[in-house]
Amino acid sequence: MPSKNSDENGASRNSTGSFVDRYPGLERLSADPDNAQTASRAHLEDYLTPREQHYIRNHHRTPDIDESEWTVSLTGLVESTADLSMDELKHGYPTDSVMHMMECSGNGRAYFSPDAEGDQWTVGAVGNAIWTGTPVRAILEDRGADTDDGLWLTAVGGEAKEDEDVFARSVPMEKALEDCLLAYEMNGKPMSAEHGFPVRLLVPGWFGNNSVKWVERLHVMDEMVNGEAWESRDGRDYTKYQQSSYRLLPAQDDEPKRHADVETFDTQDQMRGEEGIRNAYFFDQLVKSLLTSPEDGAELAPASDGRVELTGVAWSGDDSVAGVEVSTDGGETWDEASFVGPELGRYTVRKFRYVWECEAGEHTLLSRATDERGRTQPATVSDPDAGRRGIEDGEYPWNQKGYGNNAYEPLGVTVTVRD
Ligand SMILES: Nc1nc2c(c(=O)[nH]1)N[C@H]1C(S)=C(S)[C@@H](COP(=O)(O)O)O[C@H]1N2
Ligand SMILES: [Mo]
Repeated sequence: MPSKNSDENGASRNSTGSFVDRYPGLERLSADPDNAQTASRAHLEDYLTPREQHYIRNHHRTPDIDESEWTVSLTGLVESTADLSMDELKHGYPTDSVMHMMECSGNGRAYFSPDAEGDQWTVGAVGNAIWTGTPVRAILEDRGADTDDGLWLTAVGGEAKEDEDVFARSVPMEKALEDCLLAYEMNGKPMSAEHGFPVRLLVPGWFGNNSVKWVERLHVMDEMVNGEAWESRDGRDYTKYQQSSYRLLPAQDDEPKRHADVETFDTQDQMRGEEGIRNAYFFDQLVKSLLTSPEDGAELAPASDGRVELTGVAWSGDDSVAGVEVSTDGGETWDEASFVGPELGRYTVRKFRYVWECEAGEHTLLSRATDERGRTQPATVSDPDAGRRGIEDGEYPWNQKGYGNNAYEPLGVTVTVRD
């Protein structure tokens, strides 16, 4: 039953009712804190992922926040600091929206062998939503923040208890100014508690770990969260989720090398060791695709002309998807698929379609997307012994936390075509 705290949109505190009742489209991987993925690929066929089906990834318990008492403070390198109420945030600034296919960097972890640590996400830790909120740029400019290139904007999540590590992420100022939002709506409704109510940072095109939920502070800095002061600020660690988690750590490394600053923001360029970065940070998303129809294991009866239609979705990071190829013979040969449907922005899904002239028998179907810089999905995940730090020779680097897997073979589907 909804409590007096929730209206019909599920606004206000909006954490009433059981998790399972509120998220019928999710498969729960762990509870307390809740982590759950979209239950099937078919859910990702829609242009928008309803919030009931959009994955949830939490390090701590979802906080129960009263919007009327919540503020976002702006501190650090600013002329006038601020404590913005939700009312000021919503009504005192311009509003903007962005459609973003947000992927958790742990999506596809289940396909690492040997297993990587953490919840075993398969394909469903990704979702496409319209996020609406206040452009971060408007707030920074209004308050006379320092916005030079090379600075960082750190967003601090407000959910950690006294003995918990604080979820804080630093975003390069260039990106913060370009298109980041302090978002308060998801698909045109107030977002639900688990997705960050009442306000989250939204970093379009970047892995979900950058989009800090339950934001309580924006801090303008000349480096990322790093160093002793941030390791034990008010007795808690603010650096873990920037410097230790969400780094590419091959089997042979003990700890990721920490940086106060990097100038290369593209995740895949970091993987190539630019600026001597040994352990890439998971910033912008890697190009990836998924066949959504037919389903794995399907028995197909082709139309009278012997054809079957294959459909799927592709997405990427700051560099958009340029093309998708499909293989109907397990990767021996590839053919160009065509894009279908409207282009809804650079950070959202591109749907694709391929008409397959098929023969009876069992077939393995694969898809492989390429971004506008010509970077394509690797075939497999490497062996840990390979010690890779980047994508090479068609292999995605095995890493201890199982991040960033965009290999296409594990995502293939096997179907049988009837006579
Ligand atoms: N404060 C806070 N923000 C957070 C997290 C968190 O645990 N705490 N998880 C992050 C991760 S790893 C992801 S993938 C996204 C998930 O957002 P969603 O739950 O709305 O899908 O939120 C990010 N923001
Ligand atoms: Mo994530």
